[in-house]
Amino acid sequence: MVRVETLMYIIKDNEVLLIYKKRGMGKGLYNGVGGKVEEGEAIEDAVIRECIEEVGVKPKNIKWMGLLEFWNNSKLHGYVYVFTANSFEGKLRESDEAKPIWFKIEEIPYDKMWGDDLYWLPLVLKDKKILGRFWFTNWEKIIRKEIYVLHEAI
Ligand code: 8OG
Repeated sequence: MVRVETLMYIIKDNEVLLIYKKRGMGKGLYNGVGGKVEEGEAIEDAVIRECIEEVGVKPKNIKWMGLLEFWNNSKLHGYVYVFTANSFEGKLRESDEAKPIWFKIEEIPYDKMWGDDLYWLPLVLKDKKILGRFWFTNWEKIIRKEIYVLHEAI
């Protein structure tokens, strides 16, 4: 089954909220907040739900910023819808899955994140909407990539 997942980057001043992922896919890495979209659920509702579940806050003014397509060992794995938000309601807290941490934009730990993030996250944090396609082998090595910056009007 092809997966549909979400990712949220809450941005405040010159900082972005990342999580240290404690379990599941990408365990031990830093990432935006997110997870699987459930059957029948709207993608925007899914990303808000994941933020509440994982770090206890509801993002406000959410903005769609891009779509990522992932392949692993020549098989389509799934799609990740990327969002940003510039405010939130509630109080940040840690969960079983994630520990929330603010990073200055220029101190984002790309060496402890998914290998593809370096190619598209800086664009998203500069307010560019993107389309990215990545082909991995064993979720380690990127053997091919395509990154497009989408037209401002989208
Ligand atoms: O709930 P689950 O463990 O399936 O969440 C996986 C999360 O990881 C989900 O938010 C989507 C995200 N994700 C991938 N691949 C990549 C990737 O290459 N880069 C980033 N930044 N996130 C990814 O599944």
